[in-house]
Amino acid sequence: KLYSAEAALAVADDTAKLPEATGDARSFRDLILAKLTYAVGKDPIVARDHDWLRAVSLALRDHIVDRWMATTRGVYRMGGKRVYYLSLEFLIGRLLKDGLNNLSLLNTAREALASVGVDLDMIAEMEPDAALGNGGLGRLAACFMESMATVGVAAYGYGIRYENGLFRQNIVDGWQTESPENWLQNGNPWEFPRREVAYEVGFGGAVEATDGWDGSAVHSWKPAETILAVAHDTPAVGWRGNRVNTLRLWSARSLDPISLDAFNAGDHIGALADRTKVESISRVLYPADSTPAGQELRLRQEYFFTSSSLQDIVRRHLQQHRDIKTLPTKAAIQLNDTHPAIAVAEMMRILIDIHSLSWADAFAITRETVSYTNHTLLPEALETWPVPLIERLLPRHMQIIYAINARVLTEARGSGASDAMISAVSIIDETHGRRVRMGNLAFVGSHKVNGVSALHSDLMKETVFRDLNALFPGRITNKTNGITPRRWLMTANPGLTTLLRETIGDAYLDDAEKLKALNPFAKDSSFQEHFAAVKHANKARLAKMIQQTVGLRVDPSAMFDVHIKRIHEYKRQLLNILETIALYNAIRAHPERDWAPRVKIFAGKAAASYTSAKYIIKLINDVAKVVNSDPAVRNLLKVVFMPNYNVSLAEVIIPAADLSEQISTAGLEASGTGNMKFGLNGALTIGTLDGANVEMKEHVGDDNIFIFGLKANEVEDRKRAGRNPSDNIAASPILHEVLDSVESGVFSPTDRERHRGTVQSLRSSDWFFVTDDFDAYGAMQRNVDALWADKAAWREKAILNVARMGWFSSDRTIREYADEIWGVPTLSVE
Ligand code: B1H
Repeated sequence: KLYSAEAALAVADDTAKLPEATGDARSFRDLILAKLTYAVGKDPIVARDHDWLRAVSLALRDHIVDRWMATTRGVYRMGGKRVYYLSLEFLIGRLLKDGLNNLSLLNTAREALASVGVDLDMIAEMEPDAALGNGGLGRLAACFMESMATVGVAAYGYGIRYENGLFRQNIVDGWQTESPENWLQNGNPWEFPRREVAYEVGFGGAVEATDGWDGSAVHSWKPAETILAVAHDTPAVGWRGNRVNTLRLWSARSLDPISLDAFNAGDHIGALADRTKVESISRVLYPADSTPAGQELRLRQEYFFTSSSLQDIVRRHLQQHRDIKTLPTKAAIQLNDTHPAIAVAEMMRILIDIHSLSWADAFAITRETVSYTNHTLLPEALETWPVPLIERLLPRHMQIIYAINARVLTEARGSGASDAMISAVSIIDETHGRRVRMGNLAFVGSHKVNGVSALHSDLMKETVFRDLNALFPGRITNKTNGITPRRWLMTANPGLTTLLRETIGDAYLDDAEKLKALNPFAKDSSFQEHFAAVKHANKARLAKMIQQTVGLRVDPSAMFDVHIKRIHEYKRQLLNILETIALYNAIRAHPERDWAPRVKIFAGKAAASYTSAKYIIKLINDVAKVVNSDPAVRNLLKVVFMPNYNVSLAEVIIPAADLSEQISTAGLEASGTGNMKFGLNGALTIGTLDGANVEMKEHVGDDNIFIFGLKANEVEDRKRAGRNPSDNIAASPILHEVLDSVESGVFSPTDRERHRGTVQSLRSSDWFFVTDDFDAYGAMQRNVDALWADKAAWREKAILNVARMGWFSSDRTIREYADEIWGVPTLSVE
């Protein structure tokens, strides 16, 4: 119903003209050599590794661009609806291998480079890891970009082109230190700067009201300051090159880069001051994960990219469809958390002040176009901004927010809401000074609001959005997160990918649910052997990397027990390291028992200002030092903290894991996505019933996952009843001993006070229920040991995890968003 016959024909025509997805090695080599010569400007006889990397990237880019133009043109011709994914983070990592894999050029490129004596795998490692995000939220956006292109959703991702992404983490004497990571220093072969695509974004100033023709007020915002947002486009390739979408990142530029008056008067530095200030907007990613930064520059970043993105969307719509009122039928705008929530007010401003629509029309268009994803319920993480700050920086938006709020409150009163309900649904929080609740703004301005796992979406309805849910029933919906199997299986684990193809054929590559065909092989001893051999090879590779990075020798036949993610108290790396100490004590006390040899692997960054998280990193490193040098534990236990966790490191660690630690305090991890990556790569999960672990348990089966600890409602009950963590400690001799040893400095002999604060906060408050879950966690780890002793049983369960994780493909997630939130078509699996 969307397309005219003529348009459909034009598209068919386009598709027919798509270039061949597979190239032959000879012509690909010629293309690489041409790039090396004419784009890099190097003679092959003097070319360095970086030159080859650039040349092969540009060669691949040509193949990508052909499909990019064809698919972009196709949507334009059809007049179809586009999806706009607004996100302050895109944690895309490296792009070369993923792009080659998605265009089926990986072997072609490997052969082509080998023929000129260059090793693809070696140069691919030199590509910088684009870390324009903090953790799960940013990586989800990257997986979604790939899946939208795979299932045929015409989409644009919009964000900021940070010059410095997430900091580089160094571990110095066991402590985290941060240094800037300059991912752009050797240029970026994937992006196309679009200097002609630039929008003005205003800040400050005042609002002028004049009388319109009918006597109603017409508002015009006169910003005090105007800066320029310049687009940089990166193509986002789907599986088999189905579609290539666009990731459009904005860079801040000063309108007048140099003050000539100041320069001529001799103030050479002052002449550039304005430019430096303006351009700081896109200089660095805020490194807080799960907690908002709350600084003025952050609010500027949010408005900067939201405003330029909406201007771009409206311009594209009007150019193609002319009538602003048809926007909701041609555009779906997804807000990734509340970071772009100012979009609700900005869209209203554009529609009312610039396009002269009535309030009612403008609000209907905004709400039908916009939808919002919530990613956390942590109370300290819900974004709010002081009213005076928004008034100063965005005066017109503050007026609009008040006007929206007045209507919400009227509606609430009309439906008989109590005073408590009224203050809960209000966009203005009056209890902590006056603050704008960005979650409430996003909620009322959206037609759908989603959580990221079944449990999280349920909790949304019971907690933060309880009263808004009552006022707007049916608006909250669940979209359980997913991960792209192209990056997290095919690119990261080529050994397993090949084994699977040899065993169940190719169908699973296009439809991850077809991994189910593996079920009958779980007990097959010959398949188990092959499966174990792949895992062993991945572990040997990681062992080598561990040796190179931290200088520790680990045995690839030991159990690799992995806890990698942002360091946060609610993720409970502390619970893990305390249990590690208990295990260490037990091995020393009973060296004769047949312990399952383990390598405990940790990695993750702490926000620079998060002191207690930094102490957890130090404690892990302190414990590692003692354990790794203790001959009494022989090779039964090793502890490793791998520095500078990022997407590229995850791609090496995850395929090598036997055990995946997903042990957050129940009710606090909205979904998790690392949990899914591990399962897909054949690790068993030890975890709480939190986030998507709940659904993983349903999919892999109760017998194939290690679940322990308090459930979300039990945590709540205990909180309400009032608790005393020292009772927990008194009831657990093992925990008692562990805490005493940490507190007295057994692991920090040079500074015995060092970890006293960490232990004391467990004794007095233990906000994250470490002492409540400690014994259950330890008991479950002993079940893990028992299973490890039975190789065949362990392998069977690991294989069943792979077979049953297909549902967690982000293709499934995106199809749900497309059907139920965006109203856009997707390609059928065939
Ligand atoms: C998640 C964040 C987040 N939830 C604020 N919230 C940020 C909040 O810079 N900030 O201000 C940055 C990030 N990130 C994560 O989202 C959840 O903790 C995970 O459970 C979830 O899997 C992921 C993706 O939905």
